[in-house]
Amino acid sequence: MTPTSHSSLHRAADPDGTTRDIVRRTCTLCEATCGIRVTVSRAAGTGDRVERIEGDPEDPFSRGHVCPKAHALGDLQDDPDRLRGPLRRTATGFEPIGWEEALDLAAERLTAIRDAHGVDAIALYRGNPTIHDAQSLLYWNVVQRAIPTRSQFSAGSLDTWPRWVQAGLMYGGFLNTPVPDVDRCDHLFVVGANPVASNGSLMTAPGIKKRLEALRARGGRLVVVDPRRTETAAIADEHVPIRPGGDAAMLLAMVHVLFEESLVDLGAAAGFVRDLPRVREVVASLPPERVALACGVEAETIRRLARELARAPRAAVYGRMGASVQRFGTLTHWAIDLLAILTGRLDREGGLLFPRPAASLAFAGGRPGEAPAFGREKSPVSGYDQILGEWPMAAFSEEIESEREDRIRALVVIAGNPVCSTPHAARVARALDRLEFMVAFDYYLNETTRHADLILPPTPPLSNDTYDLALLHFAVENVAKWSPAAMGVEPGLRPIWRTLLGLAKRVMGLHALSDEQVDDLVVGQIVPLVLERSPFAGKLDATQIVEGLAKEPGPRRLIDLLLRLGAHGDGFGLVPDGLSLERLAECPQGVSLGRLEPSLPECLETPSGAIELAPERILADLPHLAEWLDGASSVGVDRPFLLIGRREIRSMNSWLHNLPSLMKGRDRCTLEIASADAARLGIATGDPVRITGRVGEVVAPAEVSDRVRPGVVCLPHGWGHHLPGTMLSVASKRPGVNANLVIDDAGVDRPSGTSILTGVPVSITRA
Ligand SMILES: Nc1nc2c(c(=O)[nH]1)N[C@H]1C(S)=C(S)[C@@H](COP(=O)(O)OP(=O)(O)OC[C@H]3O[C@@H](n4cnc5c(=O)[nH]c(N)nc54)[C@H](O)[C@@H]3O)O[C@H]1N2
Ligand SMILES: Nc1nc2c(c(=O)[nH]1)N[C@H]1C(S)=C(S)[C@@H](COP(=O)(O)OP(=O)(O)OC[C@H]3O[C@@H](n4cnc5c(=O)[nH]c(N)nc54)[C@H](O)[C@@H]3O)O[C@H]1N2
Ligand code: SF4
Ligand SMILES: [Mo]
Repeated sequence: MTPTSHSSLHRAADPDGTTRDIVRRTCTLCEATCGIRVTVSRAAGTGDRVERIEGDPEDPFSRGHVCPKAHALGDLQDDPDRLRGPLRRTATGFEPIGWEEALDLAAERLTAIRDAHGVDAIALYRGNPTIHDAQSLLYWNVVQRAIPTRSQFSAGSLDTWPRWVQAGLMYGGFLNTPVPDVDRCDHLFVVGANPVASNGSLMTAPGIKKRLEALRARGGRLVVVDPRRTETAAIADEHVPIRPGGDAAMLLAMVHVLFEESLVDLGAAAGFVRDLPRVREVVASLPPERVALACGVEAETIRRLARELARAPRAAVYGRMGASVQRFGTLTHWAIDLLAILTGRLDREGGLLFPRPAASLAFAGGRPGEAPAFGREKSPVSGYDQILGEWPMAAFSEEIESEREDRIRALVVIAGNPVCSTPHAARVARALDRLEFMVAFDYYLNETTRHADLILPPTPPLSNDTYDLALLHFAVENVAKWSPAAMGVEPGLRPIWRTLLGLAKRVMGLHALSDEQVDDLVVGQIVPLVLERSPFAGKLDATQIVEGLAKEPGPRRLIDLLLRLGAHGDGFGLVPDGLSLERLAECPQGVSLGRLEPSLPECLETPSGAIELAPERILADLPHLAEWLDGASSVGVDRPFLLIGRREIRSMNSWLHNLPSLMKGRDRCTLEIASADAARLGIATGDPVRITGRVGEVVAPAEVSDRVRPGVVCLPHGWGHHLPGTMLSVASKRPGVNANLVIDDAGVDRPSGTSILTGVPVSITRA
């Protein structure tokens, strides 16, 4: 695969015949989608090499912004530990195996398990990086069709589910979530998010720090609710150091104040909401005075925050991981949106707006107008609700450990490291050892893939053609950008779509068909699903569309399909100046499709056609919130601290720690502890401290810091790279510890089944 010529800014040849291209594309490492320029030298014999990666000043969305991780895309390309071909487990360790043999072996083992025990005996786990790679997203969907198992898992239940469930119930549909109009608001109320370090999440906004600074420069106000004085809190006008887990109570108390002080004004949403009186009724019992102690925020502060939000000219409310992965994650997201809706900020410039992505993934969800299905099925062992077609990760280990006939016996994992990312990590690792067969698609032999029977590596990001199918659903501006591969495919590797298609084909028993033929079948299946939700539904028929697509198999034509049938698409000729992949590729810097605009009520997909303000599934958790307020919020004597996590700019969950450029500098896997607590326990910075939770303990160096509030300690996740049998020569030198060895797998956010990763009770002692 060579990049298309229009992607190159210039091409120059050295006297030795080396050519240099500058390829413009998107960085796929985090959700910010920064435009980058990759300078690649191409020489006969030595192949392609990354010479330079820089921000693209002409990208209309990121305008040149990049963070230090962008440069790591080159390191990832060069990392000698990155796998350059499939590996098979043998009695004496992993050894190379050919692609065809590997795929045959995987299919043979998976179909044998399926035929003997049913398809639910095969589990699928999709990890976070798939979100950034269109090939993986689209062709994992093909694997899911080939292996139609109930035993589906993803990192979503460690992350976004509370938001999906809440937004799904209130607005209907899949992926139908409004985002803060950060560039035009005068007041931004942030709950449990640290975009300055994370670069934003479910709010695609490259260069977010500058956007927040611009908000303040135009006289706006930034308020951050977080137990830790984060990089974002540090640039805010006000930091509210809440006790972990106190958000739902505090925010619902703010809603209480809105009613009590007659500050409710629905604005654009008036006429489109249901059950407002029910909301008033349920928050009546939550005055600020009742919740203040449990939240660790004074009642008068809660009242003032509500008034300021209501009175600000243009305000947005935004919550992320700290709002989601806690005991009351769904209630918290509900309260966040209530604050916005009840103060008239939904669907208004400078408030919350629904993006109109150029390519929509909605076809992969339910039928248009169908209520999102939560809990249609129950997980066999503990009866967790099925959410968006998956079991929560809280059910993962137990479904493998179980003695039931229908237990999980095989696992297919793509771009996931559940041994680092899932609570009660020791149990996850033990469960993986019990599997009869495991195949992993991953770059590395790491904490998770060391348990696999087969590891099938994908090509690194710069070798992939891609388009941000997922993240532009949450972009604060409607934009589109094609990202052509900057590098050729290294010898020994193949694009992941071919690997996934090859596996799906074999599992379905379609060995006799070529990949091209199977891909045609895939297109034939997807076209009607996309058309059904398209603005061109009824104006085109499936045959016409298939004929209009390229004949060449692979992700490009699927992306073309999604663009052309999308909100800004050319409708295969119906809108002459609309988007197609070809058109987009003519603008290598990307295109702006305009600011987000009001879209009520068309954006609503609830069966009622209205915004459901009081979904029963969410209200059903309120009695647990009351219990928590009435006593369960107090900490126990044996585990008196509450553990939270953190992200920092040079990490990405568990997987960039093998890149030397990102590993420079001091140790980052430290336990932050407030000075008063440290003094009481006789702990100084650098001392090893033991962090003990209900299910395990780790020892990490202390970092005495009043960034965290007393009673709270903070340890990042994604570390613990010391395990034998891995091949991570850089990461293993400074391995850090795995926070998920301490974090419990017992509790979940009830409405969504999401694991509770923050506010976990622990004890702290000097080790
Ligand atoms: N550099 C970098 N960027 C990343 C990632 C990364 O690992 N590194 N990961 C990516 C991924 S997968 C995601 S999901 C996003 C996450 O993006 P963010 O949510 O912005 O990132 P976090 O740092 O997890 O921020 C969560 C915040 O919640 C706070 N918090 C913890 N508990 C509570 C609580 O009970 N209440 C409140 N109010 N706050 C609480 C934490 O102190 C933390 O500051 O970042 C993405 N971007
Ligand atoms: N305690 C605690 N636990 C957490 C979190 C937390 O804040 N605290 N955050 C949670 C969140 S938000 C998330 S999203 C999860 C992430 O959890 P996971 O998605 O399970 O794991 P990651 O750490 O993102 O690891 C990604 C894996 O994919 C591989 N990989 C990277 N890119 C690609 C690719 O393009 N293709 C393929 N095939 N493989 C690739 C990497 O080598 C790595 O093995 O962790 C969750 N776990
Ligand atoms: S913020 Fe950094 S990691 Fe995220 S997309 Fe931009 S350059 Fe890449
Ligand atoms: Mo995440």
